[in-house]
Amino acid sequence: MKRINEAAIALLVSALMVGSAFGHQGEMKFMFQFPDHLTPVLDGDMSDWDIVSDVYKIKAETMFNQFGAPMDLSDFNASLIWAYNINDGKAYFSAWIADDYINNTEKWSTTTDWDHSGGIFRGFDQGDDFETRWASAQAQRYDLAGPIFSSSGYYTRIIDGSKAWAGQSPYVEWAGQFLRGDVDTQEPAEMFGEYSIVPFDDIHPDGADQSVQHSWVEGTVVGIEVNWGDKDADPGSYDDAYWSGFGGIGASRDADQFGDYLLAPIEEGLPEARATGVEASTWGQIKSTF
Ligand SMILES: [Ca+2]
Ligand SMILES: [Ca+2]
Ligand SMILES: [Ca+2]
Ligand SMILES: [Ca+2]
Repeated sequence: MKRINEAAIALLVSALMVGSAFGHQGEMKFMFQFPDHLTPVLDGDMSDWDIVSDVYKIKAETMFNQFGAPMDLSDFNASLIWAYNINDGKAYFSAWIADDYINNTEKWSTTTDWDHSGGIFRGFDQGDDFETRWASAQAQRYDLAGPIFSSSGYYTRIIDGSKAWAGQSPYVEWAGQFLRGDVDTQEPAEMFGEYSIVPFDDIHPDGADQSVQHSWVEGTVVGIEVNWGDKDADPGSYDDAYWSGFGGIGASRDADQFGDYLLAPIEEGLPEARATGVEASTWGQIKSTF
């Protein structure tokens, strides 16, 4: 009995240590592993994400905001997936959103800490030189606006500016489309975006050669926070809410406030081939020869 108690306490202590040393907001989530032949094609078509089951999704029903505002799915609705592929080394993010008004100041803000080192990663208050080298270096803040062209002048970017190269192609790539409505119409709209990110453990201002890329290890935990600033133009309330997947306060500069994602193994029973237009036309050609 004593032995069991000691084991239980050891577990509890190790859980607390993980909690305090590395941060952990909300429930552990899972990053879907795409096998090589099923990595998503960045074309704005959602279908290559159909193989991802609900256990991997962050849905609006479980998101929350800094005001504790009640969820109204006609005001904001979303379904998010984070995924990865070991051989191409990329992180993949897809986001479906329905919003009663999508304007060009709205975007996904996501912060990443792939090696789970935690801690303050920007806004150090240690002078400009320090900030130039280290802001968004060992954890990162990305803004993903595409298919919207943000009023701030980008489809995707990384904050801070000294790391701008890492927030653009080929390090961040995207495709997306409006499924209903459009941007800045003040009417309900629905859109989809899919993005790939080359993950780094250290981003250097001078470029990729000076930087350290992250290598995925299945079964390890990475840190992520993601939120949509739903800034509808309601009279008297510019900022509706920042709908967050994890909701750690200060996550825009403190990686201890991110949530934990476990890098999942490849699911069993996935399709053996990609269902693409190319293959469909190949099949069409085969059929026409019968
Ligand atoms: Ca696609
Ligand atoms: Ca809204
Ligand atoms: Ca909105
Ligand atoms: Ca890190």
